[in-house]
Amino acid sequence: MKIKQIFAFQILDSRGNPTIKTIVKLDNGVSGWSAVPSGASTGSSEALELRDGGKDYNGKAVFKAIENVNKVLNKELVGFSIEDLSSIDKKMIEIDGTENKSRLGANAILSISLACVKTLSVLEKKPLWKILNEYYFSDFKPNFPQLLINVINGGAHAGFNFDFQEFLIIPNQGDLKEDLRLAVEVFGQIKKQLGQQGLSTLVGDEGGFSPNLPDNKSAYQLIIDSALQLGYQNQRDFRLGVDAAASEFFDNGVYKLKKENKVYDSDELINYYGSLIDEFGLYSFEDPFAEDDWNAFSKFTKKFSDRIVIGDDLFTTNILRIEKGIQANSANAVLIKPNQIGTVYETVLAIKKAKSAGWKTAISHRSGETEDTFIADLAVACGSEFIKTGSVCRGERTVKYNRLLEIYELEKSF
Ligand code: 2PG
Ligand code: MG
Repeated sequence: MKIKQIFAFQILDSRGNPTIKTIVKLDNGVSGWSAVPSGASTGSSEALELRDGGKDYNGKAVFKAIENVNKVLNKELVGFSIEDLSSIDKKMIEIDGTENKSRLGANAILSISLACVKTLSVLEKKPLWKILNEYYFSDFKPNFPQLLINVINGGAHAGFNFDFQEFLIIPNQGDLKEDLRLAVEVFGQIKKQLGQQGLSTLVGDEGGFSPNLPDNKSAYQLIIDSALQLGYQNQRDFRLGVDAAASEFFDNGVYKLKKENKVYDSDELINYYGSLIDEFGLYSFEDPFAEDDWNAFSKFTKKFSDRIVIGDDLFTTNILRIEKGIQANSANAVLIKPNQIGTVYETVLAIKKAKSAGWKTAISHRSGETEDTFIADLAVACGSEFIKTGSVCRGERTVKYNRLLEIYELEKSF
């Protein structure tokens, strides 16, 4: 079935910043939509998110990108067959013609790319995860991912109240519904604890608490204590992880941990992470070093090869950077964010590249999110080991968990 029209307009993301919603309409009247997320701690190799600048909407309007959808790309793509998803994406890459999608904007291009897959799912009356699996991941078994749940927010998502951006709980119940239950209960208990201690229970951009605690380690202690009060034991019922987003506290060749009042070089930071493993059994480490500190990544991955080392800003869902990482043994997992690269087609290539090296993948939201649940279906479709979609509160986060629950209830197992 052929594309009849592509229509984009401006909406708001979860931080109240403008973003794009795009509707793809087919000749037979079937349509699908997408909404594009946006990061705060972005990697410098990410595809370009086109914003208008100037005064309106604090410089964040996306009307230029919308015009690129409605005028440039609409004209080029009308008449394309929706069944040919990758050709549509390749055509947009070709029309843009730049390395980082800076001509038309990765936000413009991704909005169409996502909306096309969703439109095909409506057309074929199949769940989105199934369309993605059949079209792109036919060699992979769909599965439910393990949850990386950001219960304490720091870094750029919470006014740098903590040096680390995300303190993650990774439930280990072997079942999506039970994993989510554990997280919800622990989250509620943390809230109770904070209230009793007279600490803030307000939440950050991704729905985690951001209380005023003395140091980064206290955040882990808070999670462990709260869980234990419910009978849940660290390293048995759940594990802990971090997204350090270390580029954010890397300055002039050193890592400045303000909360600890410490300045570390890469080796000292490796030792500090070692102490988190010793004290809390920390299991997953995302961006433990700055995005170009390849050497530290390799050293760390070699030293702690039984941990999950995830590259986010390091790889930016870009197969060239992932390839470099595979050669240098810089990590053993990749964070996958479709808007870092700008098309579903290239996102799929990044996932396959990671998997071909035996690496794990974590499909991820952005800190600025929308009600679009594409990533939940993507995680299931490729059998991703992990999904990271924030805390268990705030609608733009829970909508992804709720989509996973819907797939779970409808499918039961794969
Ligand atoms: C990250 C993401 C999502 P942002 O660093 O992993 O949690 O944050 O979208 O701000 O880059
Ligand atoms: Mg990250």
